[in-house]
Amino acid sequence: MRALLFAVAMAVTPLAFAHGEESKAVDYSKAEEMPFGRAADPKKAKRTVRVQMTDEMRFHPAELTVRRGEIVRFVPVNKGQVLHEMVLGTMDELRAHAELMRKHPGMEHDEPYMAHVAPGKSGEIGWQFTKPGEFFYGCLIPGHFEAGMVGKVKVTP
Ligand SMILES: [Cu+2]
Repeated sequence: MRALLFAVAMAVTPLAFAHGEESKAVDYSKAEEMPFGRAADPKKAKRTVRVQMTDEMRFHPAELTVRRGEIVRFVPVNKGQVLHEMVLGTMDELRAHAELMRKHPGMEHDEPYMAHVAPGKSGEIGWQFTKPGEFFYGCLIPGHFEAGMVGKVKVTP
């Protein structure tokens, strides 16, 4: 089962990033282009966006606007008492991913477009928005996304 889930996760993104400290050693020039952009070195970001996560199942801010091509360093900060996640994606991908998480609550995986943040801690995601449009960030802990824990990123052309 574990191998199957891993295969599913890999099918979503062939480029898997390692956990923890090792993620800092990622070669961003090889980052795969996703429908909502690509992983980018957070050190190259001109803008840092702190996103608070709360047990009221909300992100603050819940909406932001970036320019196409802009690299954003997201710093999700967990203000609650339970684990939260920040996962970037299209609404379709987040919905499908949330469904997968409901079926397999113990599923563990890590990708450059997500951060798992323990209570009182913060995480980091470096992301370049390469396509204009509306994209989202959600918490895919079972029940959280469904309760409205989702935010929107508008990318202007
Ligand atoms: Cu959450």
